[in-house]
Amino acid sequence: MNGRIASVRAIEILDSRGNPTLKVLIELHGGIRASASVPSGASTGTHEALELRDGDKTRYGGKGVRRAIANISQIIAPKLVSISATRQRDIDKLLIELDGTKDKSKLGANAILGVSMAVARAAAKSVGQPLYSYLGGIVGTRRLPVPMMNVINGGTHADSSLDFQEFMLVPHGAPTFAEAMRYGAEVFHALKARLGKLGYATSVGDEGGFAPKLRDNEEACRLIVEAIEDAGFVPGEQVAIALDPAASAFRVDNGYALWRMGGGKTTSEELIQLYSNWLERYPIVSIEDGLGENDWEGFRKLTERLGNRIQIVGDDIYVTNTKFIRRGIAERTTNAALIKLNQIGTVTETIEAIEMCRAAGWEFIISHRSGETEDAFIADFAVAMGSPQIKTGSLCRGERIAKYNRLLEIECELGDTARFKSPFKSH
Ligand code: 2PG
Ligand code: MG
Repeated sequence: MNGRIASVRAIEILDSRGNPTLKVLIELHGGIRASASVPSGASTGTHEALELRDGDKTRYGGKGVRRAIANISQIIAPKLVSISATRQRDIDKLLIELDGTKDKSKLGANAILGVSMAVARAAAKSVGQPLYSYLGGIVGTRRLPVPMMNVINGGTHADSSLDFQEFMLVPHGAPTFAEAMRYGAEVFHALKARLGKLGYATSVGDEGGFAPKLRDNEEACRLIVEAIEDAGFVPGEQVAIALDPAASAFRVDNGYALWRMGGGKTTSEELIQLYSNWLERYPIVSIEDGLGENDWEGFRKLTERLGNRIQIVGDDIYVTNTKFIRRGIAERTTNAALIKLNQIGTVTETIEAIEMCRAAGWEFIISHRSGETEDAFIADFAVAMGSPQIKTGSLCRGERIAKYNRLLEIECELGDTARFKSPFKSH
């Protein structure tokens, strides 16, 4: 009976924005206990799996997750009892069948994912392995991902003046993950000093990046390059820039509106031209959601124009769903995908999305959500998947640092066998 599920339950906890989310607690026969907490996005794609909220305005403004928790104890738990936790695929399949909807709206993707992640953790413990080596199997468990560190926050993640959501550091020229963290942290502090000197606010947004009221989006790129230099690094070679404009948020009709900057309407073509101009001026290696989730044709043109020079990433447009990634591969919509467990709702389906990217020769990036907890599941998951990159926020805020610290620990554990390799050419 050891290793078989004895009980599954969940409690309501808070995420990094002070909104409720759920933590699943699982116990195996033999006494092993494990838990997992579910993150929550703000700039969500329309086709993401559904995060079930109570809608009861008398609690947390309707954002409570008691219904999802009840689904776990009343519907999910009875079916899982006495199944071996190592049967991840079967358990995820069962969860999908129990829900029966396309978007996991019956039981809630938050309920389902919490269980799926907690099962993986419990199974890893039951076989006496760290999560990254259990999920990674024999291959793929030695590579540490290049971090993408979101040091300037805009869009729906901050009330800064920026329409673009994320301006990230990519310390890809570092020799190890630990050195990459040092590069990133030193640039982060240099950026803070520079913002302070210019009289800008140094308070931070949802992902721990600064949220200043800059003159325009481009100033963010300029300040980052200066901060990289201030910290003594070579822009492009040691530390590059990645962007996530999260353009679905400023999509209007058939165009875009950079309203925070006081700009007027722009077309897909004009945005592509803007990115292309920025590539000449700044060491940008990756652009995620440079266009909106329904602008497939715009994305295709963007990839055609810039895809041989930089990474073009789809987030909202694919929502970690093989149905959309398959189309993206066929139509050459991008050359990479962002991977978020809670967009699709089970560990198994997330792995399938990654396998599809790999088979197509695409890059993929394991990603956090803007609403996070201290759970560092994605750190282990990134190493398990041999992920070339991870996006998990800035160099402050505990819920972001928890992932980085876990990766530092894994690198130490792997010792000489750890690998850190940039997927990017230097500029
Ligand atoms: C994104 C994410 C994470 P959110 O757009 O990539 O940075 O944001 O979780 O709000 O969707
Ligand atoms: Mg995104």
